[in-house]
Amino acid sequence: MTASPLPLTPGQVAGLAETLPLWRVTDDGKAIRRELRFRDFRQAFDFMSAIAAAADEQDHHPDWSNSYNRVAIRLTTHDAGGISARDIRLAEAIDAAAASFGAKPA
Ligand code: H2B
Repeated sequence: MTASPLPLTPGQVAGLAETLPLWRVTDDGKAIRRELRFRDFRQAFDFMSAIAAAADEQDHHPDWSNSYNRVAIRLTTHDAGGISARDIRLAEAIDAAAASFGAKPA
């Protein structure tokens, strides 16, 4: 059992604009989100499968939805009640996978 993660400080949340420029902080400040578009459904689903494996390895899981070739991802840390370092780590893995899948902004 790992300790509960701490939520980022407001200053750290503000800094996300530079460290994760492709993500937006949600209006309530408790999550980050990114929307992606792929060539087709198969590409979107293969991307999601890759992220599912990374998420299980990290024991940290996205809240997300898929519609045909689009994937909307929201990352928050339920155990922290907000954004934590775990979200940043998963977002970095998502950014790397999105680049290798040739994802575009939705
Ligand atoms: N995913 C997310 N997004 N937030 C969490 O707080 C979280 C998780 N907690 N995946 C993990 C699993 C926790 O429930 C297990 C027991 O480590």
